Amino acid sequence: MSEEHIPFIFTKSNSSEVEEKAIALRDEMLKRRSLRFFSEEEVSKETIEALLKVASSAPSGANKQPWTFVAISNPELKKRIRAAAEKEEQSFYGGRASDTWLADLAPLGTDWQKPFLETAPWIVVVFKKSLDYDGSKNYYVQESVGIACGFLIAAIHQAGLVTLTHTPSPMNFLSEILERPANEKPYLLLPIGFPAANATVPNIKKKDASEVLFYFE
Ligand code: IYR
Repeated sequence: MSEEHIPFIFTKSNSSEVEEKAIALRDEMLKRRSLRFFSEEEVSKETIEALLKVASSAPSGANKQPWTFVAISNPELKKRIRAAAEKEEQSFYGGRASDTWLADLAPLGTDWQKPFLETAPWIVVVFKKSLDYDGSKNYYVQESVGIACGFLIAAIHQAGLVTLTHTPSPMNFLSEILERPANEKPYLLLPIGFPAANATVPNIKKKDASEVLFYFE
């Protein structure tokens, strides 16, 4: 990799354009919801590849890009992933989760059943690499992969699709089913597609700015 710096190509907007864009982006991103009910309508491979290029463009510790994305549309594989995920979820909801955790999940109306793992046209599984294939260490892996997933979730919404940040736990079954090397650990699973015609979402609210945002001016 070159240590030389090269000119940065930047198209400058004036400050009122910047403000307009920020506000339009806020209004659009506030419409994003995590979806659990997907339509079977297809999404092209080109679409998924474009979205994953956005994710893969995220900043990462020492530019190590410590992630791998596996995109699955194969129905047999989706079926196996659903069966394995539901097995873990059954033990989670059936006793492994604390009462407090289950009470916190109650407003979301979730349970062990994960039909979206079969109905969504694509499932993307994100893997993190704390060590690279040659055994060398990556940096800020948790942060880097989290940022890449944030890029992906925003890109999915901007493209007019929906997703869910799904974390079946434990997720080791994904390494086996998807035959990933030992240095890659499953990080997040995202079904991607269109919402079902009758899709619903939990009636929950984001915190107000006054609770999460503090200024020193
Ligand atoms: N993995 C389980 C439980 C779950 C946990 C959290 I934290 C959530 O925000 C939602 C669900 C499941 O997917 O149902």
